[in-house]
Amino acid sequence: GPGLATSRLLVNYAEPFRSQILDFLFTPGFGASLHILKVEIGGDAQSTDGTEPSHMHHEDDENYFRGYEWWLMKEAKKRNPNITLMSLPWAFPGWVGHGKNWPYDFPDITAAYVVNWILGAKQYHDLDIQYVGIWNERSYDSKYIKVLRNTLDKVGLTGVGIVAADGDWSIANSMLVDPYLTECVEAIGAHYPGTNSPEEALKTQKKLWASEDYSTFNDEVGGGCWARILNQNYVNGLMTATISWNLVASYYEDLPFSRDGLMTAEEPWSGNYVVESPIWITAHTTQFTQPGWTYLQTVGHLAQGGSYVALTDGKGNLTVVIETMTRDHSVCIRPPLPPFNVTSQNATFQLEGSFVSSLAELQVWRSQFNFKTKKSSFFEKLPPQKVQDPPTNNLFNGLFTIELAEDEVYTFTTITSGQKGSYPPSPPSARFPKVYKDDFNVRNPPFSEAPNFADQTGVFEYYVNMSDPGPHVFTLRQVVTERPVTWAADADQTISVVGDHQWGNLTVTCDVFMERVKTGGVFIAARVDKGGQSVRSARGVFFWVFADGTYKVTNDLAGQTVLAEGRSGTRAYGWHTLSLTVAGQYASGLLNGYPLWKNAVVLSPKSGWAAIGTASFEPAQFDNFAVVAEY
Ligand code: 147
Ligand code: CA
Repeated sequence: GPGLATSRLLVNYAEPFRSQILDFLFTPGFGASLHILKVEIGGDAQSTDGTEPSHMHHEDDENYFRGYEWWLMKEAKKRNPNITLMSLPWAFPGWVGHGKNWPYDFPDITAAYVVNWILGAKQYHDLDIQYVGIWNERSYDSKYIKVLRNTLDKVGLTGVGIVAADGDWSIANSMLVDPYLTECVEAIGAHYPGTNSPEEALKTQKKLWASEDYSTFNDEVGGGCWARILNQNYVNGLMTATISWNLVASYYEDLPFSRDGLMTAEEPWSGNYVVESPIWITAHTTQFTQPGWTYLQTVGHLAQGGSYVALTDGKGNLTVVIETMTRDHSVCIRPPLPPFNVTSQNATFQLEGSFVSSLAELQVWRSQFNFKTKKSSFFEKLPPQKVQDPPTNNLFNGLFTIELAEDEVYTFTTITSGQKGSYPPSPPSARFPKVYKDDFNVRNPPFSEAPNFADQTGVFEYYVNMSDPGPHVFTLRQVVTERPVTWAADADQTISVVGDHQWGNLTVTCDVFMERVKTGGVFIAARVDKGGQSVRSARGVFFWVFADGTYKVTNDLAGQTVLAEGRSGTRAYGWHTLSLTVAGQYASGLLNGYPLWKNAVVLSPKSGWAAIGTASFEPAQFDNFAVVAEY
């Protein structure tokens, strides 16, 4: 499953919980035992639930220690050295587009930028990236794909496969009329294909993948969606990989697409996490197959609905996965799911060829969804299934019949290493602490980002001020100075949110330092109601000061609704302390401890996150952030 700021809060879990979560995702024979990890190549821009930092904020900048994707890939590799690593950009730093919101005018620059990331992965983290994509769910450009292939080959990365084009299937048409393009593409990756692939895609004879799918709330219907598409993406569409957006729901619940991950880990402050049904549904396939296994031709739909697939390693191992998910219990976020019927049935399987003589029994794993009693059981080991029916003088005839109810998933397999991993229950869920402080005084931060700050436009990094006389050597700095080649509608201001979306009455305090003379501007905020792709229209209470000696209080991030304004005497290259108090319908602000404005009337929003940010894509620093919230 991809990153895209969706693992933001995971890194801040204390041990042993963080390792436990990683085990449920990656450790073979424990939980989801994932075969593939796909990560975002951070582009300094909004990619759904936040921004991820680029390895090249500027043309002459290279740094392969930003963000958490390197860490995540290493943790995955540690647990499963065979995991396949994939990468894809959602957005690019502004310089890649040379001032245009478009990455293809200078294909050599874009390709070099992407290839640098792959080289950096190897050089600094010993990570071999096996696949790279083009531009998530945006236009592809045949010329660029060829340049990318060429750039990879030139530096010896001939083994890195290109996945294209992470959107609809239309690239198949281009490939059918362009043999060189076909040569450059290793797999066609389609998003949310609804288990189907078109004729043209099959004609290319390339690997077909659902390179992004799922994105469904991870309750049991989500688990049902996942069970159905994991099987039927192959049965109907001959797709041999299905990648979940997202890996683990580790972002604030009030951001877009909350809990659309295989499990939930969105409370590093409490340690609480929840292993949801998609983890165990994944295990039905992943614990009993490996990349390199092939599907047998005997796959299909069952007479009374549901589907089955059979896979082999070609060395005598066999895994059969059966699902009988009913329509209403397996709806995914998209595309719309047409009606179909599934009813209970007996299904008889006849093993053939070498499997008949060599197999006496198969291991059996079962999940039963129960939407009435809510007493579902997931990934339960049953007694082995004899593959002779009826028994005939100890001669195995490869025949077995099973009773299938609605909403079940079965695995029949020769693999004996299956295991339902477990840890003691995680700590109880809790709200974000009401009193929260960060002085950013970390000499060697394990991550470039400060805990719990979730950047929604721009990138905020730990920073060391060598020349500071003392109190502000270690700060947090916004570093994106040019609008990126965006994927979403990033705001025109930068903003990082933190805390509890239910905070209504609170005081936010922060030291701020502008680095743009005359034009600079920074803010602190409370009750920020929106992030992610909707960040442009975020409302809240925003207290701004500017380097031209003025201040403003606005009801929105865009700064359109002004609640108060006047002179502040603030300037660049000096520290100022801002304090914002919101209580009921009133807000007030202090500058350096003295009242600057008061009784601004705030009718809505009633609650939201705290935040810091800048008035434009400009460098600025923040220090000694503190929140005291009443509720
Ligand atoms: C996908 C994106 O690639 C992901 O980053 C994430 O935003 C995900 C959330 O579901 O969705 O983008 C899509 C957005 C809308 C559609 C398809 C994909 N759509 O409406 O068909
Ligand atoms: Ca500090």
